[in-house]
Amino acid sequence: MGSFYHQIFVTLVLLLSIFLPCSLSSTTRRFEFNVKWKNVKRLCNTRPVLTVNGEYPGPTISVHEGDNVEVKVTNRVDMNTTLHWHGIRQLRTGWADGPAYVTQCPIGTGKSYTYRFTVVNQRGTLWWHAHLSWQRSTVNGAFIIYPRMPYPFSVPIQEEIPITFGEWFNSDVMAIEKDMMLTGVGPNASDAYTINGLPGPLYNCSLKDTFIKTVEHGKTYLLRIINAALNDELFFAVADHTLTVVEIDAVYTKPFTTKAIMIAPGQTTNVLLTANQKPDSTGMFVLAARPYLTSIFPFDNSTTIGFLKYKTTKSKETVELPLPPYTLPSNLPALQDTEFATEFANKLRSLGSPQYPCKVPKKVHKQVITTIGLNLQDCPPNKTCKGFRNQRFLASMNNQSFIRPPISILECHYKNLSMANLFSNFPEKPPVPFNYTGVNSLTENMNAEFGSKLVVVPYGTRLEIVLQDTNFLNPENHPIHVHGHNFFIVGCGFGNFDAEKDPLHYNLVDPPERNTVAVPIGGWAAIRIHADNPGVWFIHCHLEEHTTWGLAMGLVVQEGKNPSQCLIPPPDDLPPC
Ligand SMILES: *[C@@H]1O[C@H](CO)[C@@H](O)[C@H](O)[C@H]1NC(C)=O
Ligand SMILES: *[C@@H]1O[C@H](CO)[C@@H](O)[C@H](O)[C@H]1NC(C)=O
Ligand SMILES: *[C@@H]1O[C@H](CO)[C@@H](O)[C@H](O)[C@H]1NC(C)=O
Ligand SMILES: *[C@@H]1O[C@H](CO)[C@@H](O)[C@H](O)[C@H]1NC(C)=O
Ligand SMILES: *[C@@H]1O[C@H](CO)[C@@H](O)[C@H](O)[C@H]1NC(C)=O
Ligand SMILES: *[C@@H]1O[C@H](CO)[C@@H](O)[C@H](O)[C@H]1NC(C)=O
Ligand SMILES: *[C@@H]1O[C@H](CO)[C@@H](O)[C@H](O)[C@H]1NC(C)=O
Ligand SMILES: *[C@@H]1O[C@H](CO)[C@@H](O)[C@H](O)[C@H]1NC(C)=O
Ligand SMILES: [Cu+2]
Repeated sequence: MGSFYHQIFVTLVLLLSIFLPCSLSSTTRRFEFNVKWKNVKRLCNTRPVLTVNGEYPGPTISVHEGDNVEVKVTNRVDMNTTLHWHGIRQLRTGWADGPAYVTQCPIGTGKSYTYRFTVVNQRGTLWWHAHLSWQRSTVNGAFIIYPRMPYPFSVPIQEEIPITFGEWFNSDVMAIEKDMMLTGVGPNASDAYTINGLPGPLYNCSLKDTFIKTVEHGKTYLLRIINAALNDELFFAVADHTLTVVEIDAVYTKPFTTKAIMIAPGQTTNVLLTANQKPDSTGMFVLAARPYLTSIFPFDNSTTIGFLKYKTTKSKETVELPLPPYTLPSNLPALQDTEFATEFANKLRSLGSPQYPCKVPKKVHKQVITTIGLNLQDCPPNKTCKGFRNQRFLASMNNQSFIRPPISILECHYKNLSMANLFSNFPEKPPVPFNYTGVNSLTENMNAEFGSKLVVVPYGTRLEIVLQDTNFLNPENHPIHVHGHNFFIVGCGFGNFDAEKDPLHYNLVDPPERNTVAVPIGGWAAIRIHADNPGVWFIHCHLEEHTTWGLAMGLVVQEGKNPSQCLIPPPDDLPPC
């Protein structure tokens, strides 16, 4: 290279490095995910399960804050699929978010799609999962974002312990979903809960499938806890140990110590555990998870356990299961302990430090009030329904039971196709006000309407959504997940939301920031969103049965004026419908 051109080249590189510090300093992390069947045996029952790369549970993705991520997903099964990076903001990259028929058409058999996105200003534990049908039952894994700065808690961490809860079904999960929609009844419950895919010794044939983690006395561990169960909120506790919550949904919290946690499907919780107890001769402490039950439907009410094993001074360490019976931790809340669930939720607070300020919108431009709840729908003509009163179960938001259209809503919106008009105008208030949580649970008319309606807001809108549970059939705690944005839970309570009084008690200082809120049973939660991410974003209950029944809606955030407030163009390999 001649010296003149060399000079220009150096100048260009210098200029680039000034204007593009991030893109030059960040790394691109690439992953290959093959969706394929794999035979897995649990509870003496072998069945083919859908996996990524033949792994059950699925592989962990570990990246650093600021990294670019590329996951090439290849579909090697006889059904459509998509993957979702749960909790990742997907700033301007809505094409990579994943919910089928919302941000993309599915990846067909034999086809590939590369999800490309950057992890911006997030750190902690998230996860990834399939987002079509009930595939996420086994197609899921941890998504860990390591911080660039030291943790805000000063305790040295000896080791990280990933703990993902799941549900094991002895029969085909997709058939359960199909069956449920065909008959109109509630779905079959799972046969076991699992810790990292292991049910533990309280289930048949499962002694060898038990989670055991060796720890050292006096050391502190960071537990990265994910609830990947399909339909169940869970309590979790470790016998004789307390847990210190430090992060939820990849956002730091003000640390607090608790005897147990409640974690809803979709949520993640990082806790510190110090091995500071006096072990007995076995050196084992039971850790356990069982559901927080708020439903009348048949539920899996079983318990999964594993063990913390304190290291001894013996030179040869053997890790053997203690003999039964196994005593559950006395600090594990009972199945219907709403009091504990409420107390726990109320202790969650954003860290709100100078380095990690709590950016809760203090004022809002728009408020949407929506019911969330179940429905009992008249049977379609010439069909047989086996739900209550020979009707069928459904679910809705503001009486709209969401149907996914056979197209990508995001694509329609981006290309301004005429169909996009069909999707707007989600009702911003309940169409018929009633005593939401006081009405008879077996009201005569509990029908919903079918639709694919969306709330549309301009870029930058500060939006409040009040989620109001209803009594139809039964009140229930619903974990509502918002794609593409975190939100702040500024208030929640039991009974009906009071638009006059309740906002007076909002926490606008350090409310918890997360991507999934467990709305109190027979109550409400108010969340605030800074809608700064253009695109189409799915909002839905993370109990899979409820999403299938239609407890969902969409939020459209329009593009802003400058290019950094616009979606990037759709990638070339975006699957067609
Ligand atoms: C659901 O459970 C019922 C009763 O145990 C059983 O007959 C049926 O086959 C199950 N359905 C599926 C899809 O596994
Ligand atoms: C567990 O195994 C026993 C004995 O084999 C059997 O009687 C029982 O039905 C099994 N329980 C379940 C839940 O499969
Ligand atoms: C769990 O459910 C079974 C059957 O549905 C019931 O017999 C049992 O009592 C329940 N267990 C608890 C602890 O509620
Ligand atoms: C329902 O059945 C009746 C008589 O069997 C038939 O006339 C009618 O066309 C059917 N309706 C639908 C929607 O299939
Ligand atoms: C989108 O389409 C509508 C009507 O079909 C039209 O009024 C509007 O100008 C279009 N917007 C853009 C950005 O093309
Ligand atoms: C709603 O119903 C509950 C229970 O019946 C009752 O206590 C409450 O007063 C009702 N609220 C209103 C606004 O009618
Ligand atoms: C919901 O919509 C159905 C069908 O239009 C209607 O019959 C019902 O009264 C509505 N219910 C509520 C609570 O809005
Ligand atoms: C897979 O997705 C395509 C595109 O939406 C659709 O046409 C096809 O029917 C789907 N296949 C199955 C088996 O659902
Ligand atoms: Cu729900």
